[in-house]
Amino acid sequence: MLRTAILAACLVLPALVSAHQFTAGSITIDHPTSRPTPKAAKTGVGYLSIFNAGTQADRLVGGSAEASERLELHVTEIVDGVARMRPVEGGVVIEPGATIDLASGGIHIMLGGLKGPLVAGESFQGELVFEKAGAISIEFNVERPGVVAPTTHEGHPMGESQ
Ligand SMILES: [Cu+2]
Repeated sequence: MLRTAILAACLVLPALVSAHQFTAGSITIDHPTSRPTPKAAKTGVGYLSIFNAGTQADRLVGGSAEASERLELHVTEIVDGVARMRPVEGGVVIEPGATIDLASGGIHIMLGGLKGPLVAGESFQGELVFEKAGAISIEFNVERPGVVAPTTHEGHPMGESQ
């Protein structure tokens, strides 16, 4: 029942917005974004959500991005009142029917060894690798914090685009 509801919601989304989604097998990656960086910055971030429409769990194990030398999976933890990041051990499991948000403050993507500054409005190619779904090509949009994506904009009138 729950999974049906999630699936239905997911099928409706692409009709409402210009889809920024990437699907392979049971895995759909929604709205990969990154943040603008200062000129000398060596690291960037990646935020996105992953939906597993299958009947088996899958696992995000890594990936790459054309803007950086490395793509790492990090988790932010509060240790003695201080936020620290560490690499995620063993990848990120996505249970059947589940959606996982890689976002600020939790599990997120870290781009290590940036090849140049990331500029708002630009985009770059990347790839996420899953145990079962394999490699999925994606595109990160570089957006300033606070930009509300159409897919998550609550109260957006459904008939607005017509
Ligand atoms: Cu990090």
